[in-house]
This record gives sequence, C-alpha cells and structure tokens, in this order.
Amino acid sequence: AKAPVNVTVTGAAGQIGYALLFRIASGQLLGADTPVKLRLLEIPQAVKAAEGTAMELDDCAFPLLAGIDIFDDPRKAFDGVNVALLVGARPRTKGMERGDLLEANGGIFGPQGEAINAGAADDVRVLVVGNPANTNALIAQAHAPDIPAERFTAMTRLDHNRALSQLAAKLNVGVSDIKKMTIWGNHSATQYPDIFHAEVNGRNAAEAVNDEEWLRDTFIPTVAKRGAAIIEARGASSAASAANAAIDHVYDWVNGTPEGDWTSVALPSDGSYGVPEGLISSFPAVSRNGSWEIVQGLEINEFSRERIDASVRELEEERDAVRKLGLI
Ligand code: NAX
Repeated sequence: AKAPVNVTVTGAAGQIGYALLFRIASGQLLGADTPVKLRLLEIPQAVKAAEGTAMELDDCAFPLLAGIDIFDDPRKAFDGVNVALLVGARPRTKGMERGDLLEANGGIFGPQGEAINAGAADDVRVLVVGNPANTNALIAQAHAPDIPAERFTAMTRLDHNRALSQLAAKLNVGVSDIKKMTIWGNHSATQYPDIFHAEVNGRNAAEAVNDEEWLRDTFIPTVAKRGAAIIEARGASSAASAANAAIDHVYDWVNGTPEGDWTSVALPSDGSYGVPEGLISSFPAVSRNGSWEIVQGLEINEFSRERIDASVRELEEERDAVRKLGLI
C-alpha cells in the first residue's frame, strides 16, 4: 500500500474548510489509492471548532484517512507537509484600507512560508486560496527561499470553472464540450477570462459565440463578479465551489491535466506573455510529471492584451505595496 500523504489545511474550521476536508479524506484530492493524513491549522480560538470537524471526519470512517492532527502553531502543522492548502486568511473588514489588508495577511503568510521552508517534505506543493490569493502566495514564497518558487501557486480554478459554466450555458452545450479556457492575471475583479483560445466541440469558442458585446458586457463581468453575486444570493461567500476548485487544482497538479486541454493556475511568471518574471499571475497551464508548465505560443489579440495588462498592473501594485511594507 502507498504511504500516507500529509495534507495541511489552514483555516480548517472555516466554511471552505468544512466543504474541503471531507472531500480530501474521501480520496478526491489525490486519488482513490492514496491514503492521507490531515494536519489542520487554526488560530487558537477556532481549534475547538476544528476538533468538532475532526470528530465528524472520524465518524465518516473514510478508509483512506490515516489520521488527523490539529495545531495552532504553523511550525508543527507544516512539519512533513506534502500538500499545503492555505485557506485561512484575514478578510477585509469595514474601513480597512488595502495596505492594512496586505499587512494583516503578511502577518499570516510570512510565518506560514517560513514554517513550510523549515519543515516541508521535498515534494511540497502549495496552493493559496485565502485572499488576496496571488499576493499572499508571493509573500509565503518569499519566506521559503529553500523551496523551488514554482511550488507556490494561487487559485484561479474557481474562476476557470465559473467561466466554463457561463460559456456552456450561453452555447447550450455541456461543460465537458469546452476545452482550453483561460483565466489571466489576478484572482480579483480585474481577472480576464479569455475564450479566444477556447474550443467548443473542436470549434473556436469566440467564433461560436460571435458576439463581442456579450463577451465584453456579460461574460467577463459575470465571471469576474461571481463571488459578489454568490454573497448577494446566499448570504455567505462561495464555499463548496471554492473547495471543489481546490480539489481540481491539486488533483490535476499531481495526476496531470487531460491530453488536449489545459487549465488556469496562478503561478510564478517566467516572463511569458509579457508578465513580469516572478509575479504570481494566472496563466493557461498543463501539468506534466507533477509540474505546471505555462502553455506557450498563444497569440494574444488587442482585446485580450489590454485586459491581461490591466490585471497584471494590479498585481504589480500589490507586489510593490507588500515590498514597501517589508513583507517580501
Ligand atoms: P472563513 O472565515 O469561514 O474561514 C477562515 C478560517 O481561517 C477561520 O476559521 C479562521 O479562524 C481561520 N484563520 C484565520 N487566520 C488564520 C491563521 N493565521 N492560521 C490558520 N487559520 C486561520 O472563510 P472561508 O469562507 O473559508 O474563506 C477562506 C478564504 O478563501 C478567504 O480569504 C476568502 O476570501 C478566500 N476565497 C478564495 C477564493 C478563490 O477563488 N481563491 C474563492 C472563495 C473564497 O472567497
């Protein structure tokens, strides 16, 4: 039998944590043949709630769940970690300026990066879900100099899945009829969902849609503002769909993306598509042999160029702000 994989989840007592942990323990994160050990990290006030979730996980009697440990100390939580899901973050509260938000998150993701650097397994893979996800990933990575930079990623898979769903509805096809969707840039309202390279049953998606007004005034804002629409409707932010996207992201990273398709991942830029090197920005990516590779050679039209550049500019501003604060 395979050795258990150590999966650390931060913010384990939160709503995404609640939707995520059961799916990890059931084998959906890594595959049905891989046992997992869960290592949950919470702040001290939320440890008791995490213990309650752990009781429920026990009560599921998942055959693949090889153990659960709960911590309020990142050094312990990340000891031996193979897959780190950084979900817990400091949300923006009323009256908080962007600088305050970045600083508060620096206080979380800096120490977590250090703890990953100190204790992680050689094959560690990190996915940051907690917002601002791209810049939090940059902060964690900056504190983990001994770990290859490309092991730090941020999640735009939820945006990717939202884009698939919106386009499928527009064209009256199934989501699996669509391939090669791309989210570019920041996981924020400036993100750019790009259908110019997407295919619908082998046909170019932008041609199939043939409606620039819909693309500009409906599709892009609907995908980019979907998080706010969920809050408006549900009275709480996306949780199960965010957990689902985290599962998709890690599953594909470990097991590979399907032939003839790609997905969207925020990862450290190598300078591709004019995105400054080192910035953690979303790209079209395939996973081969356990590593992400940016899809190369796509032609970027003027419509896309403008939007990619705007989102990348926002990421540069966030990077400059955390640099100024001494967080990277
Ligand atoms: P919740 O507020 O329900 O849960 C967050 C949990 O994190 C809490 O239990 C809190 O105690 C814990 N936490 C805070 N600081 C911590 C620390 N230093 N160490 C460990 N745990 C800590 O939020 P939830 O709805 O679960 O969302 C979590 C994060 O995901 C938020 O930052 C949210 O903005 C972000 N999201 C990111 C998405 C993405 O696509 N990248 C989409 C969904 C979601 O909005």
